[in-house]
Amino acid sequence: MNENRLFKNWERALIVLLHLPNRSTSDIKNAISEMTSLTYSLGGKVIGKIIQTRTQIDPAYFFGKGKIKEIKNTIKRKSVDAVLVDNLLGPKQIQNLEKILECEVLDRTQVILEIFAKNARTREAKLQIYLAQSQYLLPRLVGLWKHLDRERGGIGASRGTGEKQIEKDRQYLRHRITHLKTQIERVERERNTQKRRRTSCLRVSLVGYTNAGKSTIMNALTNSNLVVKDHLFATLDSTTRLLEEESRPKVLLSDTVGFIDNLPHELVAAFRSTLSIIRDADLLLQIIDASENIEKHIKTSENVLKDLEARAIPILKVFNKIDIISTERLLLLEKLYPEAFFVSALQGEFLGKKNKYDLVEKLRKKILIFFDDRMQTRRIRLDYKNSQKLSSIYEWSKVDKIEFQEEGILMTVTTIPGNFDRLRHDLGDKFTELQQNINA
Ligand SMILES: Nc1nc2c(ncn2[C@@H]2O[C@H](COP(=O)(O)OP(=O)(O)OP(=O)(O)O)[C@@H](O)[C@H]2O)c(=O)[nH]1
Ligand SMILES: [Mg+2]
Repeated sequence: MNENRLFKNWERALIVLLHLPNRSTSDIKNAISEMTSLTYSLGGKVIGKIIQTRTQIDPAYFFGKGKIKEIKNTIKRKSVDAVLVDNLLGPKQIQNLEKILECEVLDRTQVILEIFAKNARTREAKLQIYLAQSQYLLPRLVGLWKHLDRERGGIGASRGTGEKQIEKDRQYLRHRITHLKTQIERVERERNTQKRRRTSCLRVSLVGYTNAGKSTIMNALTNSNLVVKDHLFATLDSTTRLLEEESRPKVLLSDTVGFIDNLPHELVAAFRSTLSIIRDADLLLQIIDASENIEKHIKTSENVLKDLEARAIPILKVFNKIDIISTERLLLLEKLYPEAFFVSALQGEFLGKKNKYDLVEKLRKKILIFFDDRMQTRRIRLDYKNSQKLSSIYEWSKVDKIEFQEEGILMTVTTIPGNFDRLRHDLGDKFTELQQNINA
């Protein structure tokens, strides 16, 4: 899959970070540990870590002169292939650093783009990553052009050459972006057609920070075999499976791409359509790694959900990996989040604490009960001339009673309010509601 990658292959990485006064020490510690996981997910090795604490950024080289020297020495001494900077750098700063350090320099955005490129499997994910890469490159070519322009200032002829080449590259990228967008739209249309076929089901989406265990929980709940890895962004595509054969309406569960703090905006745009599955959900299971920095992860998830206009959807918080936290921490979390569910998706290997109650099975029941609690029973009438719509009603709800009377087909049906809205939308005035919320 390496052909998807934009930057040169590297293995031995040096992580560097500028600690500015607006960030706390624990924040920096978490950032370094996340960058280490990102490097590892890309198949790289972390050879060293260098942090500079400073009150301001150097506009040209980002880091101070002394630190640059130290970084350069480390690169030589430890045969570093790439410097990974966990800050957002301008294109010019990256170029200057590469020149002075004589080494490949990637910022956080580039590292994440590389992981997405490496892990893209399906056509849709590949198209999206190509688009994100092209969008990332476009303004950087401008930066490169400015850079060349200044360097060769005054020498008209050669200035023209660089400028022309950059302009050609820009045109190529613009053309490619338009082409990719058209292809993505086509894939989206196909997906929407499939989605329409499934709208009668209740939809649950697993959402949350990358590596929280979403795919593991999905596998446990649906007996599937989705890729699970101790890597960030193992999942880039949404996968949907039936939660249970028997329940009516049917409940579908979808696994989705994980969230991360400061997701590069090129990727937010590219993955917006993949994440649209979240917006259509009736319930979100927010998976949180109980052993990690939960506050930051919850905040990031909330921000992404806000961005996706999915904040109005009911959320059930699910703390995963309780097998690797202390009993004290578990008790504290249970106290802090009384509404949440606590689970270990790897329960087979989990021999302590609460495993004697099959936690994953309890989670499945919890999902079904969530919908049961919201069920409403209504009386409706369908005219005989619209009887072909009966199958939709059976699909979208549980039909408790059906009578074929002179005035039409009278039914007592039970489903969630959202499905009544969808029925109304689909059947228009073809059915009449006689009595609302019978058991209220
Ligand atoms: N100890 C422990 N590890 C778990 C548990 N659930 C998942 N894991 C591990 O956590 C890692 C990530 O799991 P995934 O299911 O791939 O996580 P994800 O949220 O789908 O991650 P992305 O798709 O990369 O966003 C894997 O190494 C899993 O084996 C759990 O309950 N306990
Ligand atoms: Mg996953």
